[in-house]
Amino acid sequence: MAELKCILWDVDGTLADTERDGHRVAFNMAFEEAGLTRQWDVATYGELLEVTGGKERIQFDIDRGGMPAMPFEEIAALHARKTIHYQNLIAEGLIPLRPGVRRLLEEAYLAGITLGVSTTTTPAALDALIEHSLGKEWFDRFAVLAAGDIVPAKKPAPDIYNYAIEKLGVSAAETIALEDSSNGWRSVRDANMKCVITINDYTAAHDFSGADLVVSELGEADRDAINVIADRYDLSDIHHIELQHLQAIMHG
Ligand code: XBP
Ligand code: MG
Repeated sequence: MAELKCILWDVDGTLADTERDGHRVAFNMAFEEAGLTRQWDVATYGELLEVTGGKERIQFDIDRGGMPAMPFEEIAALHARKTIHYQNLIAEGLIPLRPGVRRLLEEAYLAGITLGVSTTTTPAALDALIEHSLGKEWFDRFAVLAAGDIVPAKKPAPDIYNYAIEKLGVSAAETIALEDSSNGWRSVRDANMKCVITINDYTAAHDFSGADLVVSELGEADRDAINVIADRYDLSDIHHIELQHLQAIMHG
């Protein structure tokens, strides 16, 4: 029976609902600034979320005829501008953490659990969210920030999770990951870690078959009880997720 030693956090959709009002808006600002007529509406962006990574997402939209072809250098430059717009949006403080995120992070930190981030997003975008939504002290409290192009294959490949535990010197068996999407879940599954999913509007219909726990959110004591969508450990009557629930999942 493994003890819980490490919690790895996905970022977009898990720490905060950054996609619709953050990343999507920033892409559109960069497109307009570059003189492109393409704008990704909310529904279109939902389709494009199947592709992880901003540069990869632009390339995918080009390949399916949504945008004019351009060399990779131009995609990278467009994406760099998008990242700046995203940083500015996040700096406005308009995107809060999801319910229960700060509470569970603090509980786990105080309990001495190793904390890390495993995300597809660009390091500069992650840094902005930590600075403006979480607080600068979390730059030190996270023992690893695994992000973006640091691994060649993004989610759903398991590489970013494997990278994080290798850096931390912990095993997959003593690690639990928090995710929000099917691409994230597949990445965790193939890294052989336990996984809790907090769904959101973009991911509610995703396939999370095999995940340890699928819930509406982490929840808070003073909010309505969370909705438990799938649960392998008979935790169905939980009101909100605490560290003890993650430990119970670990013990199987
Ligand atoms: C979600 C993603 C990212 C962001 C945009 O990452 O798919 O591609 O939408 O990121 P995760 P960049 O859920 O793993 O945090 O534009 O910075 O690449
Ligand atoms: Mg995510």
